[in-house]
Amino acid sequence: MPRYAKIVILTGAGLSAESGLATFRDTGGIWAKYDYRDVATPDGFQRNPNLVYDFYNMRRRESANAAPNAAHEALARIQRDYPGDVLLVTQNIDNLLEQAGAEKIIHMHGEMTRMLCTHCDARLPWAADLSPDLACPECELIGGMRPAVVWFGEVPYEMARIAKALGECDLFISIGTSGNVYPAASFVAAASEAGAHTVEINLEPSDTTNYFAEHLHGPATEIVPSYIERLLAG
Ligand code: BJW
Repeated sequence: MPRYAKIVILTGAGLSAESGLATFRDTGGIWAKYDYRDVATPDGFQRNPNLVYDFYNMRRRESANAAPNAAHEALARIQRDYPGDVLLVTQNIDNLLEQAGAEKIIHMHGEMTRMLCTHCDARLPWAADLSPDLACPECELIGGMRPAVVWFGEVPYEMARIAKALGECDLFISIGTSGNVYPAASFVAAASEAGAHTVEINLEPSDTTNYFAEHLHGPATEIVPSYIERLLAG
């Protein structure tokens, strides 16, 4: 029997920082260059769709040039080799966990390699730039194609599945997230209430650090592989 039967691992932008993808709230991060109200809200998209298309087209290209780091690799490894259940819940819209070989992943804030049609709700793989003149491959209507990502005021994906997993897990690990954005910031409290041991792995204490039982502060590429090694050793 493994020490923990069901593990939920929440990840955020800090996981991909050492792959060269900017975080949001660190000094010089994405929100230092863009106002979130312009690029990460439905209102912003309605006001200036071209700015939002440019923002995500740029990030999609940056992400296509990025490679998984040692922390992504370690998370793929625990999913492959751990004798219990390991669910990865990521706020990241890149696909570096998939590139590292991880399989059971919930992208609660969507994926930048998918489009969402506002006419017919189709959510389909889309690797190229998005623009207002494209026709939806499903309904063929023009002008409704947007990035399949979750903006402020929208409901994250697969919340029922996440809530069930949090209620059943006995270990909850949070990696590289500031704990600034809900509902992800409330997951530690839910897991804790369900009786799980809770571990924060982050460069610095997050906004929700007081909810965690164990804290490991430092770069993800150093802390995550060694922590996963310990878990696998039993
Ligand atoms: C490292 C590192 C290294 C750096 N190693 N670590 C008032 C109270 C409560 C809630 C609300 C409120 N007012 C409004 C709300 C709701 C709102 C919200 O939370 N607002 C807050 C700002 C207060 N939330 C929503 O609207 C969400 N929807 C919602 O609540 O729906 C209602 C509902 C929920 C559930 C059921 C039913 C109904 C939607 C949130 C959507 C967030 N979208 C974004 C952008 C889209 C995706 C994209 O473009 O990429 O998602 S915002 C942005 O923040 C992005 C991220 O996924 C998200 C989280 O950021 P993350 O990952 O934590 O990054 P950072 O930069 O903040 O932190 C990085 C951390 O890494 C730092 O701590 C560093 O130290 C660390 N780090 N390098 C390890 N090498």
